[in-house]
Amino acid sequence: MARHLITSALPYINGVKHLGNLVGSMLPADVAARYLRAAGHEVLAICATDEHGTPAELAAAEAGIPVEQYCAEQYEVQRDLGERFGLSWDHFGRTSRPQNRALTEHFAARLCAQGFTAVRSTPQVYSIADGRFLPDRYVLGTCPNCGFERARGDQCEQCGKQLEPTELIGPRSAVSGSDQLEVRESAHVFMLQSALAPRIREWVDAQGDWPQLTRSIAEKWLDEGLQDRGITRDLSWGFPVDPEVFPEAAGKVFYVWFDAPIGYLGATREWADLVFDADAAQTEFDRWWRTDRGADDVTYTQFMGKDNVPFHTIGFPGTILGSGESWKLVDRLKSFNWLTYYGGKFSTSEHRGVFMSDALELLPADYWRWYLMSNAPESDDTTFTWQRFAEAVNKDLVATLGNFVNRTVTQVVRHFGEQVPEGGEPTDVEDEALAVARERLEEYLAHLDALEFRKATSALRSLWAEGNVYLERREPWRTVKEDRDRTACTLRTALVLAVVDAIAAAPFIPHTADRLGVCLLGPDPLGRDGRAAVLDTELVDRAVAAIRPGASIAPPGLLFEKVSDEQVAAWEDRFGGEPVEPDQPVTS
Ligand code: B3M
Ligand code: ZN
Repeated sequence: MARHLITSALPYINGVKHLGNLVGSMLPADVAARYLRAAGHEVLAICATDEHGTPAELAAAEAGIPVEQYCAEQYEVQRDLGERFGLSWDHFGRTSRPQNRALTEHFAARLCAQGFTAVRSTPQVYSIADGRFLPDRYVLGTCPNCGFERARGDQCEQCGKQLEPTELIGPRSAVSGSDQLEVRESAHVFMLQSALAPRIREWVDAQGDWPQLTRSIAEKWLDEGLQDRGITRDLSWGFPVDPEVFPEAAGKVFYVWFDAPIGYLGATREWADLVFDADAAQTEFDRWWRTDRGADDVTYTQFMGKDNVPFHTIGFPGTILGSGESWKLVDRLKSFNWLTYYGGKFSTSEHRGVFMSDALELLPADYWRWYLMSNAPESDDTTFTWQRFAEAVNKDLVATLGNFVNRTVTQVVRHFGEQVPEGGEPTDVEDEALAVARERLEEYLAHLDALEFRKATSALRSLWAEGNVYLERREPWRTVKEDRDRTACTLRTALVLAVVDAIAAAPFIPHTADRLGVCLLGPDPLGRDGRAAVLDTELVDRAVAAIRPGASIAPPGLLFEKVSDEQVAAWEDRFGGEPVEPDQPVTS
């Protein structure tokens, strides 16, 4: 049994997340967490809403409510949606909570004590009409790099370039639209990434377990040379800097990208405070995060979209390494390309694409989970279309897994009642079917161990398909007329395969797996009662033992329903199903 810490990039608080956000971080993190738990490991899966910064303030302003209230409401919305999607976090916290504040202050003070901060006077955009500074997204203007007219002060959405608000051409305020802007000097705390660069490089070089996408992004940044980074802002919403540590920057708040990754620790501390008493909470927290206090045997895996990689391979490790303390650093960093919507970006601001709330209104979570993970943008961007979605559901879930289970259970109930058929002895054909299942299962588990989700789903798909191959070979609907024992053995074996299918599929389609497991094995089939539920290479043998002749089963009913052409047409109509022009600007 190993110990696994799992975090997914923290979703911004500014509204319901779309399917692209879901598949790029939260969902794969959940699949990994479920798999590792099922394999018998100790797992701590942590997520939280990312609540500071200009996105939150702007969204609250648009909603016309105070930012604290906005965040509190949206936190509940996101937590509820996540739970309904089956995201099995051990804790879903908030970066605005006191635990994160204490840790953020701690890291800033440590960086200062270690000589990795400096306070510098910098030019900032000030809006005369609004009577305030306009950091990051508060300034809109034309991108100096590509000419996109709605670029934001932190980044151009069209070409991806990271920007300073002062670089925008024809800048205007996102608050009032005013172009009466001027540049004023303002003192800010900088993290001296230039000084930290050798340590960061040394650490990156030592990482053996990073996928290519992650490594190439990190190396590109290091090769271009690390700039010192402002970690404070002229905003009112955020954690205030400690004036005793940074007197010249009193009144500033920490930049959202400084406190957000610390939020992984903050949310862990929230969890510990909730679950344990005061003394134990510190110990439990340390067991996951302090390598000098028990976390040295933890494997830490992070999940995120590729745009977040620089912050997780450079910025956050810089904070950790610069503290001079023994904090856990990421071991496996799994990053994703984009899921696009008909070739264009999903857009929160323009409400383009399918959002988590829309999705659950249409179909149960498992349909989406399966589609998203079997089409995850791992090696390349992938595009969502309703046609592809329907195909994944109809071919894999309905025609392969659903059909196999339905045929098996229908035959069992029709000829033997609601119990595992008795009689008959397995032959080479059964041995062979189980051997093939073992092989597919091993392949599947190896892909899961490597965090190769698409490969894992195709191995799982072939495992499911073996059930249908076996039934076609044995034809129980025909043999029942002449050889009842033979038929009993066939259907019993098919039930074994169905149990294997269910338990293997649980990380991807947990609700269905649970339902099927309960019907075939009784209550808590996927729990830890030591019966069939452990997801490892011995699963087939445990399933054989678990499907006892004469034991009662309950028909699960149809596991999935087909997505019809009419539904596809209606959804294309409702959500928009037209490819975007390749050069059409799209925003997230
Ligand atoms: N909220 C950005 C994003 O969701 C940001 C991630 C924070 S991870 C510490 O893409
Ligand atoms: Zn641009």
